[in-house]
Amino acid sequence: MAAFPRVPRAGTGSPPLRLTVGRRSLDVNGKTASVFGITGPDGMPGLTLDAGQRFAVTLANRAGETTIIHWHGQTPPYRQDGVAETGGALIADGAEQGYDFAARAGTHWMHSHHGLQEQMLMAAPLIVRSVEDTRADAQDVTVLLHDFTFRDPAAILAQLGGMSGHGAAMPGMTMPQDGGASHDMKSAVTGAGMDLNDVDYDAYLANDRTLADPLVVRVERRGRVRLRLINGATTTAFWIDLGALDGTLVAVDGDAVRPLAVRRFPLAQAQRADVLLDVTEAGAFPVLAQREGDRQRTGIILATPQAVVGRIASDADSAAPAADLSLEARLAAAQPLPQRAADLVHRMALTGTMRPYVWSIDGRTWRDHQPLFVSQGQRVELTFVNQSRMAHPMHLHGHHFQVTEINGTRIAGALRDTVLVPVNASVTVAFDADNPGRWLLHCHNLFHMASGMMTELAYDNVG
Ligand SMILES: [Cu+2]
Repeated sequence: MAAFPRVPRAGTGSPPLRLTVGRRSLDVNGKTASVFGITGPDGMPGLTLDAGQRFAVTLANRAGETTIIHWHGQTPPYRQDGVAETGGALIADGAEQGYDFAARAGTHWMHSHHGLQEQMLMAAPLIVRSVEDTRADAQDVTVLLHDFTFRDPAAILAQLGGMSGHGAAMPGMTMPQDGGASHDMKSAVTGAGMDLNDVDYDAYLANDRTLADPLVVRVERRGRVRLRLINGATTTAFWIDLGALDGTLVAVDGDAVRPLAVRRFPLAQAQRADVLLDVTEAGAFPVLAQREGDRQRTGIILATPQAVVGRIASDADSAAPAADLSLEARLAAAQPLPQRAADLVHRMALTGTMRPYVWSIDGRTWRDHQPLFVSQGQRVELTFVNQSRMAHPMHLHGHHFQVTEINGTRIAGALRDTVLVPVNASVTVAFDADNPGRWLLHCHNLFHMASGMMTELAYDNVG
């Protein structure tokens, strides 16, 4: 398979671009799996838009079941956000739905926001090039990371002891008294008051491939690459390792940051990172993603012409540490929010346990959530306080926020849409309430969300 990015030639007034959600077969380590896929007009995964191009899309559902796709990182009118819980319309199998809104530039992605479909790879890149991207002399390389299992995701959730339907018990599902989590607890790495990795996987994928047969992208010697990394994994935070290459981080979650030299850094679930790489000599250069708390990894290889590509082991020599805020604390938005006092300050506790497997916000699951009400025009400051034993990548729909405080220390941090809140940590974000509607606010660990860790931001002028 070729590299992901491609640019359909469609300008203003052109017919909508066609995206199709379907099923496909995927070979993973010699075994065939039936998974989902989202393909663009040319049959490649996802979509790349040119600078200034609108997100004018017809989405066709050929998945064999009902779905809805969320445009992660975009800031559309809320009914086009791709979330049934906040005003979007589910798409029946065989049906189509249209979207038309101003696209937000950057490295974004699209994924199912229905049930557990995201675990079965119903996800794809959504790249919106900026004018600067178009002018820059760099080769775009998009890498979509996944955690992969041959198992039925519903069986995984049941074995974890979780309830489906965002905290509503699934009909016909019996909940053991102890929450039922005992069968599969071996998967969690426990220590120092925290749990990592609550689900075991069969493989980790980079653009659908494992390190046994990785994607090799040919790059020019003395060429410049813009690496667009997307963590599309449902429960896995990765450490990105650029190996011998010196990287310059230029954007997170599609928002420009002040350029920062990077070699190895964490990328939480749903987060994106744009890294400029200068290839200065001939050779093969792996870009690896290693699961936190584990030795397993995936990745792609950048290789100059004629370079010999050696085999890279799927296991690193040692386990990676837990994903942390070491990078976050050093980031600074290229275009920070204007200085302004907050009109609304709110603290939100991240709560829940492995046993029983129930994750919540302020002790409430989605079923009895209390919306956070805001008024249009307000500057909102929201502090996440993690009171649980797992880290939670918190994602707000329809807005990008600036990270303004980590564990009590004020920073002028990055703008982004998903921030990791590690165990025992508190993270404050600020944003302007400028996109009226109803918007989900949730943990992007799919099984945490499915077991209830979700609330909503609601504008008081929207019924
Ligand atoms: Cu979580």
